[in-house]
This record gives sequence, structure tokens and C-alpha cells, in this order.
Amino acid sequence: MKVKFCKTEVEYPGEKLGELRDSGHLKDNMDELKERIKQDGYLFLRNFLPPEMVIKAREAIVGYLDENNALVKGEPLLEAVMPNKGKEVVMTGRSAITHHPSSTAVFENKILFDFFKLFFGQDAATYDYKWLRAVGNESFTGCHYDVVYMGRGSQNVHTVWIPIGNIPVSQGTLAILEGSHNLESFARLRNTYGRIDVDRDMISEGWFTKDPYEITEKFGGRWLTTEFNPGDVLIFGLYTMHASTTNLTDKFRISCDIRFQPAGEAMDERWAGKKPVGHYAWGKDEAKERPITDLRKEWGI
Ligand SMILES: O=C(O)CCC(=O)C(=O)O
Repeated sequence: MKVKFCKTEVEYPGEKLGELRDSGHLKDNMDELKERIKQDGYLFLRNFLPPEMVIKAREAIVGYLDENNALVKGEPLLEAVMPNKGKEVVMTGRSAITHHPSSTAVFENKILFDFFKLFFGQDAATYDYKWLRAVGNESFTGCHYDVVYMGRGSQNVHTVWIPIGNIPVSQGTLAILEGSHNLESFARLRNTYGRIDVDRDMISEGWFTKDPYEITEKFGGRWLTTEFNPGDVLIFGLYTMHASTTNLTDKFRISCDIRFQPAGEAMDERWAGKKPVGHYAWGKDEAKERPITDLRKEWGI
């Protein structure tokens, strides 16, 4: 099947975009899971959360989209059909919907806290801020490390990417660059790009590139994704490169990315507390921002 990965058409599944390794059957074997995330840079856990709970969250979210006139009237609500060239509807950090009881039931589910308590070997804390997204037609997320957005506190912050519904690869799934967290060939990338901070350094985009294959050609690794179902989760750390495939459908891609870290470690001040300040400089004054390409020239990559 042909899909689009950022701006490039590729065959999925195939050599350029393979399949994530499912660790769902290992969810009670923490030692093995830790080994896997060390090796692969991610954990893909199928059927980790109760799917019916995820569908309930979807009901609330499509209701919110509908109230905000983002959906085509007369279509089944749960399908989240968008108008021609429907663009992203901003829900990141909008607590009216990110903290709706049906949303919180998923994003702050005890299963997640229990999992991370075992994973970290101490109590887990989560950012109050949730990156809930309805991604529109032709939209995608470029290639990045999360550390550039949230690297000021614990280096053990882990992202949990949660599909809220069935998400085929043609609708914009998250893709992981296997090897980007540990291969020696990525060391320079981790030590340059991986040390920026979008607020301190005023970078215009935060993404290293919109071309996933520019990275694999220069540094190696292999891009992986999958067809996601409600209940699946994808977990990865601050230094795992990721991006999304492009939404080629007429339906919003609905997903949420949330963060967990050891409760005893410092939390990046931008995301701490009940009303986090978020990105206080980034995106606020275009005139002061520098394109990542300038920095890449300086780094020689
Ligand atoms: O869902 C997306 O398109 C982007 C998500 C992401 O970058 C993340 O989970 O860190």
C-alpha cells in the first residue's frame, strides 16, 4: 500500500517504513520490557488500555469538535469527517476537553501510573498538560526528539502516544526511527540537535527536518509504524526520533501524547503544576526566531 510519510510517498509495510515490534504480550514482564526499550528505543503495547474507555474519550472529543464546527454535518460523529482540506483543530492544553472526565479516564488511568511506577522503580508523575490532537488533511508531524521541547527537568521523561480510535497509516500514525536513541552514528545528532531548547534558542520549528529519509541516509536506522487500534500505546524516551505519516483521508486523526516521569525528579518548569506556562518564548515572536537549517550549518549536519 502506498502512503505518504511527511512529504515522501512510500510503500508500507516495506523496507523504508516497516512494522513496530509489538510488546503487548510482555506487559507483565517489566525486565524484558526494559531490555526492549533499551534496544529498540520504544515500546509498542497493543491492547494496553481498555478499548471501550478509549472509545468513550473519542465520543467526548468528537462532540467537542462538533461544538466547534470542525466536522461535516450529517456524517456519523464518531467518524470525525472533516470539511475539504480540514486543518488541525487546536486542542493541545485545552483543559475543557483534555480534562473532560472521559479523557482523564484514559490519560490518567491507573494502569499507566502502575506501569510507570514499576518501570521507574518509584512513583510516577504526569504532566498536567496533554497534547490532544485532531490532525487535518495533508498534515503531518516532522522528525524530532522530544527533548527539544521538554528537556529542562528529568531526562527520564517518557511520552505515551495514544491513538483515540482506529488509525490507519494513511491517516497519520506515529513512526519511530529505530536506532536513533542509541546508534553511534546518531551521536553527533544527539549532541547537537538533541541539546537545543526551542524556547531558549528560539528555533522556528523544533523539527530537525521534514524529510525522514534525509536522516536515514545520513545516520542510518529504520522507520517503523503500524496500524493503531483503540487501547494501543506507543512509549518512548526523550531521545527517540519520531515523526508522523501524512493524513490522506477526509477524517481527523485523533490522538493524544502525554508524559510520565519519576515523581522524585525535577519537572521541566514549563510543564509543571496545574496551569503550566508551556512554551513561553517559542512561537511568540517570529522576527527573533532562527530556522533549524542555520544551526544545522553550524553543526555541519
Ligand atoms: O501525534 C503527532 O503527530 C505528534 C506526536 C509527537 O510528536 C509526540 O508524541 O511526541
